[in-house]
Amino acid sequence: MSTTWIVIALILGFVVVFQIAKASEYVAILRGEEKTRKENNRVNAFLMLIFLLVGLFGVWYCNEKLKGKILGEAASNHGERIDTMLYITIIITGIVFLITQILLFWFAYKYQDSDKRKPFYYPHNNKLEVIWTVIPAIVLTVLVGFGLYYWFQITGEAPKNAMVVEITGKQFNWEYRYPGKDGELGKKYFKEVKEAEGNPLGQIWSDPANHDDIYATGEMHIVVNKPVKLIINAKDVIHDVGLAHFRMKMDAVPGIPTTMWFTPKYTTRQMKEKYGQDFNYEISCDQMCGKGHFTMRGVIIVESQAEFNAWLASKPAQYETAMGGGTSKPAAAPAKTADSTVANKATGKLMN
Ligand SMILES: [Cu+2]
Repeated sequence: MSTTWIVIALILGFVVVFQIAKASEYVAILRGEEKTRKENNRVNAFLMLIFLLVGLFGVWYCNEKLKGKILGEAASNHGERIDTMLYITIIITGIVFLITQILLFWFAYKYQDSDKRKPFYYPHNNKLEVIWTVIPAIVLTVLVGFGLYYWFQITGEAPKNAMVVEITGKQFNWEYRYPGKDGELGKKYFKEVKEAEGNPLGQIWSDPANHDDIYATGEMHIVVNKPVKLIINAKDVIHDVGLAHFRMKMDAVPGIPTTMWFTPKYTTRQMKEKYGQDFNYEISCDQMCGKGHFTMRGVIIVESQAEFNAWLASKPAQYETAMGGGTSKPAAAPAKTADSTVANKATGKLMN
């Protein structure tokens, strides 16, 4: 029903516009076409000037109004560099924007049609073409070069002392895994994913490196001023680990682990003192991944090494949870007290 009304309204609107256009055509004929054209031309030229002024004021006003509210402070070493790059890009493109927009609208006003002068025909100039092609090309190449340099740093090899956290996206939340004392994440296989049996990530229990791995969900804990390497996975569709405060983001692709690393600079507590108690480092999913996409908000707690150690120690290894709390015991599982340092070559195939 409402569609019918919308169609009727559109048709009526079209008829009205058509009639007005027709009426003004008759008026123009009555008053002399040439005179009307000149009048319209003057009005349009003046509107160009108004558009320029209102537009420039709008740009300034939006910036003033939203200053400091867009991204907030960058909270990682990479983030600071990305911000610098962003500001340099905005300054360069901003200057070009101002010059071109002012010239565009001012010239349209200044050189409006007039009986007092004749247009100057100037079709081509190779020198000019070269200048305005080569200069932007060089500037853009430098900007893109910086971007690539940072990109390779972020996605490249993490420092030796980096801690490792595995983050897995699923519809609709994030799951985390920390290597235990051995500092090594055990192998996984997607067919081993059995949530009811305490194996949400598909860890292969016959791999001893899995026996001390810690599983967590909801909050990710990391250590301030210590590089952290994220190993990013997905269990169903493509998600994306978006860390706006650290200026990082990376797709989580099923079957293809991706990585990125950064060093958080401030603890959550420091940020809360600065920006209020509501502050939290957030993980947002930056890919539309389904109906519950908006609920994929994770929280990162940045804390001291001691706090982190205490938190990690409070968590049982997922292996123990699976052995103790599962509905059925996984096959080929080594003894419950198995130590990851004890050689225990797998009975099954180890696949990643
Ligand atoms: Cu998602």
